[in-house]
Amino acid sequence: MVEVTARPRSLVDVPLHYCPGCTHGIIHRLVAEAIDSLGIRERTIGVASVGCSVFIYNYLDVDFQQAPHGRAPAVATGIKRVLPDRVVFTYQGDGDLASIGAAEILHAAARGERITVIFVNNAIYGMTGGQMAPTTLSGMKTTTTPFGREIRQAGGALRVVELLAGMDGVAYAAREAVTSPARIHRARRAVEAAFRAQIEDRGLGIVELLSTCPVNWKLPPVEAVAWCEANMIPAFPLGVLKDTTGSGG
Ligand SMILES: Cc1ncc(C[n+]2csc(CCOP(=O)(O)OP(=O)(O)O)c2C)c(N)n1
Ligand code: SF4
Repeated sequence: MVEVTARPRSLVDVPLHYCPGCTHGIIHRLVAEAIDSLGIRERTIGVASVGCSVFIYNYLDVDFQQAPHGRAPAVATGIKRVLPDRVVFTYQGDGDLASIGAAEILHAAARGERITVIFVNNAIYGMTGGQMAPTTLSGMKTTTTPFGREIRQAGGALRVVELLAGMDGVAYAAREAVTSPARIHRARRAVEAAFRAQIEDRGLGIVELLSTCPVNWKLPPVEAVAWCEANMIPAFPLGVLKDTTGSGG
């Protein structure tokens, strides 16, 4: 029998704890595939943040440090500066990165830290019960915006990669979604390119991945994917915003 889709070596063979239909698991796999294909497993260090995805350290077979509440880019900076031959990445949700951790990611990007940032945007705080995040869409109902996010009161959704792509220290910035096989394929290329920006010592690499949270969106998994396609992609346009190799990712 020919094996067409083998489990990536860097992905541990244990059941995932995520809710049915949550796409954090797909993104874990993409990170594992990038680590395998770049041949960096023995020298990669992940920094897990907070939220549903914090348990990524149970699923990837690489060293990990946890730095909750937005501090992952600062801790990753420290690790990379002490151990410059390692490949260091953070894995952060939108609540973690764009809210309490906004200063850390902005300044790591401004400094051009040689780290890779995997930024999972599900437009909501997942683990703590579905509160509004900086990425919550206009009009979107959450536990803290029960009548829908109102721009006049709460501002508009933060477009993180657009913000970071304008900074000199950022070598690669892209946004993709994991809502279909074709999109997942593009996301895989973006994750790998964000790692390459670090390996080639060009600067900070960030990939924002549009993800689902069926439980807090109160939608069945298939409808959650459709909701992401219909509502999130128009608000957060996909594509490579910056690539200092000029290869288009
Ligand atoms: C009441 C309360 N406030 C704040 C926290 C800290 N905290 C843990 S998870 C989390 C939200 C994480 O959301 P996000 O980063 O979007 O990740 P997701 O869970 O959606 O993957 C926060 C703020 C907490 N545990 N409890
Ligand atoms: S609460 Fe949302 S983000 Fe967290 S595991 Fe469930 S579906 Fe995924």
